[in-house]
Amino acid sequence: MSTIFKKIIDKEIPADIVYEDDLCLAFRDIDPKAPVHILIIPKKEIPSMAEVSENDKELIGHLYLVASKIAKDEGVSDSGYRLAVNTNNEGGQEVYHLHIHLLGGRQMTWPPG
Ligand code: DGP
Repeated sequence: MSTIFKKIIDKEIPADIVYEDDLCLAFRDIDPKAPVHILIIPKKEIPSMAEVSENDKELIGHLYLVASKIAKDEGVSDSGYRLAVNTNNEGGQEVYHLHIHLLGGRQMTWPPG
């Protein structure tokens, strides 16, 4: 089932897009939890990490490489940042289209809530 992120991919609703290529899209979170809060999503509709398959190996790697590049572009690579993939209910996932949260620009705490 498609989510709001599919509409962002299809440019049916606006988003503050910071990166796009054939495989993925990255845009600023609508409700930022840090000065830098960007979502990196595959264009392929994968609901969550619980649904990834062997076929998605390169795609998942690509998403993380893009996240690393965006962190540099956003100026948080040296200071540090967090990549998080909330998965299913107890993981705190709300939108069931796989996404990596890139959070930076402030001190992160551990453990996360
Ligand atoms: P998660 O809980 O991991 O599923 O996070 C979903 C994130 O998506 C949440 O931080 C808010 C963000 N979000 C939800 N709807 C929209 C939207 O329409 N636009 C943007 N830019 N972000 C959204």
